[in-house]
Amino acid sequence: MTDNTYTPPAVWQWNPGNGGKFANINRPTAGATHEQALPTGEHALQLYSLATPNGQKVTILLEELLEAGVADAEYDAWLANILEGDQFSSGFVAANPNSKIPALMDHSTNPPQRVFESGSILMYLAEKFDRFVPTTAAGRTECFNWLFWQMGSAPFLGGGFGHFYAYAPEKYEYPINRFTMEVKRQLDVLDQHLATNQWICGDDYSIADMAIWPWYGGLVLGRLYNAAEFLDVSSYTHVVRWAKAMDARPAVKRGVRVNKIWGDDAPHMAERHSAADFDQSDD
Ligand SMILES: N[C@@H](CCC(=O)N[C@@H](CS)C(=O)NCC(=O)O)C(=O)O
Repeated sequence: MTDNTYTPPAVWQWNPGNGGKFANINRPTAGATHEQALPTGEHALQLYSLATPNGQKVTILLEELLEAGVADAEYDAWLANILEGDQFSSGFVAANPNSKIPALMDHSTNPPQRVFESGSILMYLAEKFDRFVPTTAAGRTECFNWLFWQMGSAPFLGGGFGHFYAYAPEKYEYPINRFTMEVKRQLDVLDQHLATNQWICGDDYSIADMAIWPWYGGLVLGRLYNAAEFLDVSSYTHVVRWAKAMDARPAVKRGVRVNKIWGDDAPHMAERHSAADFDQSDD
């Protein structure tokens, strides 16, 4: 039997390549590792991203804005392949010093505005175009409550549950139990809320739905971590109802494809520069 006990040394030392999936991109320091400028296309909005749940939040919003007729939301989406270290280029670090996708540059301002953190990007675009965010003070506050709920909660789902259930080199009962408990509690929060609300903020579809769906919708639709049975996701009936309603939206179907280079739940599309790109597939 493996001895899983560990006595921390006085000073932690970095041990590269610990065997976990994605271990090769982790390091304990920030900043650029190489000089490389970001590409820039013809539109004002330049997105550098990948179709992970955090990336999909933004591309879903951009596609919803275009679907709603907001022509100025046209954008170029460049692939930032985090497995190949693109997030550590000097250009990317200038757009996001935290070296995580998604990162947005808005060239319609002088100087161009950088926007990082997916929640900040959603707020920025919703406020810039005055769409998918409530207009009343009470409505906006409730919308931002749920937006920030997602930003605070999803690390327990992705970095906690997903990491130890799906990606860690070995299965350890203690962290899996701890994070499963928390993820099921979060699903229950959503389920109770959606029992009496059509969308996260009530009657109107908003950036709160777009933030929460790629993580928690993906989970109950069986697209994350192969954990649907383990988490008994079908018991969260209201979350499943909401997740399916969002999944059926044309803009959502497009948004999840942008910068997609892996997974078989939707066709791939490494870059997006116009609506015509959806007619082609990279593989
Ligand atoms: N809180 C950030 C999290 C972003 C994030 O964790 N992005 C991951 C992909 S989902 C990433 O870029 N990881 C690259 C790395 O850790 O080096 C946000 O919501 O924008």
